[in-house]
Amino acid sequence: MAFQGTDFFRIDELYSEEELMVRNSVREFVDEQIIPIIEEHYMQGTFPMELVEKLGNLGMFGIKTSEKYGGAGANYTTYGLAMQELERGDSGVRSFASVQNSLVMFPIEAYASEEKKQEWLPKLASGKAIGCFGLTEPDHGSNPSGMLSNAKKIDGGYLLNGAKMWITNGSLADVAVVWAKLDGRITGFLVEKGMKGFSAPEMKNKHSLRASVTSELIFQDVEVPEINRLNVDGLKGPLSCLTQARYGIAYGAIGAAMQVYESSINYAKSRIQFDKPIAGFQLVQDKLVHIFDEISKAQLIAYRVGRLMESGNFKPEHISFAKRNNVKMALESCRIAREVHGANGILNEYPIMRHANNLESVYTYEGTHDIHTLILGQHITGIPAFK
Ligand code: TGC
Ligand code: FAD
Repeated sequence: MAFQGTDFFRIDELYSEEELMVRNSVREFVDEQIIPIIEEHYMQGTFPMELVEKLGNLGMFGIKTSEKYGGAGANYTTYGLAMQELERGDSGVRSFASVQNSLVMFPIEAYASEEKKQEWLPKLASGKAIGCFGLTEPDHGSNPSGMLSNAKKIDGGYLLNGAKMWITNGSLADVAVVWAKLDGRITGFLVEKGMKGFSAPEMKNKHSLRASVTSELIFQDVEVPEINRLNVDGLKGPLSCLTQARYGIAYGAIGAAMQVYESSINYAKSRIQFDKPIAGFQLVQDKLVHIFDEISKAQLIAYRVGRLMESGNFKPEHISFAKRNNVKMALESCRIAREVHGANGILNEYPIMRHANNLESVYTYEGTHDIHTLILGQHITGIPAFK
């Protein structure tokens, strides 16, 4: 069972028995099934496909999806805690689950035709099918409203053209949730593996999220049937999905920080320099206290945002606050943890550099740190500073 030294404010007392039960079972799964294999996959640059069915059996896909479509129908807090534990293992595995839950199953349940819900959601929930989410394009990252991918109405459906980039799970996906412009307005389509003109080449040579598949999506005159169109109009379609996923990341980042904190405490207590454990030096304690302090604050933020979401009283700005703060906190914690581990901190015997490198992507995807600053800046001043 994982290190228990990161519940200083006894937040566990605020969680229900059911929420803690799920958290603890995912924690155990991560300790037994992910941590022992993940460094090897990271070094090889492979996603651990052997985990997909197991994660499905554990109920890690469709956590919030209604039970009638094979989901668990659980609340936001349960989802957040599951993401925290998965990211304690690796951000790539958490990314896989974030995409499947928030960026694929959420929009299918919210916006797809009943026929497509019944076709895809049970398979996605069990891990028998994999999904991906295509919003970002080579020339449109932070500003997706400028996207060039486009659809034209044809008899019985749409003709889709364009390209997406940086798509998690792209080459693995059986179904892609793709955002494109139709008559100048953004809308969504379900593009299925094997549709003529659709390809998803994998992007290689990443230094970050190496245990995760990242791909391009290419659409050349892909005929998408009418029934595959999502019933949503405008940028609020993809942004509503990002709201779900960004919330999960705010919890997830805490998991990565917990893992490097645990490693730092253990290392500092056992590493002897100048005849005593380095944990006994004031400067080292300052570093350990900093990580501990920041994790404790991040936990309170994530907890509160989850409960606001459950009561329906949240604003997207709450989620920007949590994603922005918690990911920065986790990235800084890795940097400090690496210092505490000295030279050993760069070895893959310790989880530090893997988490640090992963979090560079997490800092940038789902809205960069700066984009969330601007969302909050607009919230407090009333003045948009995006352009
Ligand atoms: P703006 O005019 O502000 O808004 C357009 C419409 O959207 C509505 N809206 C939202 N709706 C739901 N949820 C939210 N969070 C929303 N925020 C805004 C808004 O009310 C408006 O509705 P309507 O009815 O008036 O049309 O749009 P803008 O073009 O000015 O853009 C604002 C900005 C810059 C904040 C937005 O474009 C943005 O968030 N950019 C960042 C892009 C981003 O996050 N991309 C992520 C790609 S997916 C990804 O990274 C997955 S990683 C997966 C993994 O591996 O885990
Ligand atoms: P840009 O938008 O070009 O930004 C570059 C820099 O400029 C950033 O520092 C940014 O903050 C800054 N900047 C941009 N605009 C402003 C402004 N107005 N004011 C101040 N600063 C600004 N996308 C998907 O659609 N689906 C996925 O599954 C997915 N998975 C990903 C997986 C990985 C590993 C990575 C790295 C990315 C993934 N993304 C995905 C893409 C991700 O969402 C984008 O990288 C992100 O939105 C930023 O876009 P960009 O990289 O084009 O950076």
